[in-house]
Amino acid sequence: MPPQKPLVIVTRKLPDAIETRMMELFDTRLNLADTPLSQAELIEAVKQADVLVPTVTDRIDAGVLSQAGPRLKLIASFGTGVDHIDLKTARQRGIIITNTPGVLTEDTADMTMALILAVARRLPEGARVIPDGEWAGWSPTWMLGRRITGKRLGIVGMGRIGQALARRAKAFGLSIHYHNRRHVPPKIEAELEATYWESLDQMLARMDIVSVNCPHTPATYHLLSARRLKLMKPDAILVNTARGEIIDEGALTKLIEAGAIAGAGLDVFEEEPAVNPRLVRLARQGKVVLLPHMGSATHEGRVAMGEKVIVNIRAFVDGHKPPDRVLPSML
Ligand code: 8YV
Repeated sequence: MPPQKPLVIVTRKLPDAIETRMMELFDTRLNLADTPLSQAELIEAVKQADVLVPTVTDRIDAGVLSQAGPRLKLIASFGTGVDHIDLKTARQRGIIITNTPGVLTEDTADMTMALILAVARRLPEGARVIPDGEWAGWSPTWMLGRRITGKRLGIVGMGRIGQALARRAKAFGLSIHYHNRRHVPPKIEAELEATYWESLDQMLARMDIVSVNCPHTPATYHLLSARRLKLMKPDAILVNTARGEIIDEGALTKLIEAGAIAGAGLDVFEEEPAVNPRLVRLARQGKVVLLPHMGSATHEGRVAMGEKVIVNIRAFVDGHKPPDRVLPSML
């Protein structure tokens, strides 16, 4: 008899090539309908699976994990952020958690740069004019945005994505500033000509553009609080492609409404997929650009994420340490 394959339950539709490979390698249960699982369905899944493959849309909280069956030994998440998983409970239950770092860095940095340009140069507003039949012709004082060359960009979180953004931004003539738990290596700081700010407050008060690129953890929840957002310059813009929870979204909305912050580009929100209707109104007024969590949404990126998930599961099944372990921590 061939050895029994592990039961791998995948919560969302993944790229075809990934699903096919998973079917070949494991006893895989797919979600072809792509409807997010309810909490009850998630509980059912963790009761049965050897390996769960969730995404950011699944809330793997203590309630779900406390019902996990004895077979569940690995959660191989499809994505880099793991804030949708209760890591404390997973650790207590000895469940290994893996993610897919590295393969969505460049795509997310591209999208961050695109949002900076979209807000500063009013791209969504301009792109609506011709399809809406509202173009009366060129005018010297119409549709003016803000130049980004020569401005200061403050990056909150200088990990892989922060650094990839810095490289792009430098090529656009922005000067690079960053706040991080620690300095990046001197070689990288020199390459980027980056200025380190130990004090986030001081950096925020001086930047023309601020980009959030740190993970969401208990320590970064509302890192950009109402108090900190008020430190920003009135002509500054804020961009977030990390996680909605890092910014006090209600406070940001009020400050933009009041003209105390010029605008924002947001790809992530506190209560996804729900978006504060006041932010939606600001988008209609052209003051903010809102994207539906598209930072890593490329065909290539999603296949690479799936391949990482497969590598992690295979390593685990073969009795090795999966390479992208978040838990137990690799530190
Ligand atoms: C992914 C992301 O699309 O990887 C992440 O942390 O935010 C996204 O780019 C999503 O998480 C997939 O689960």
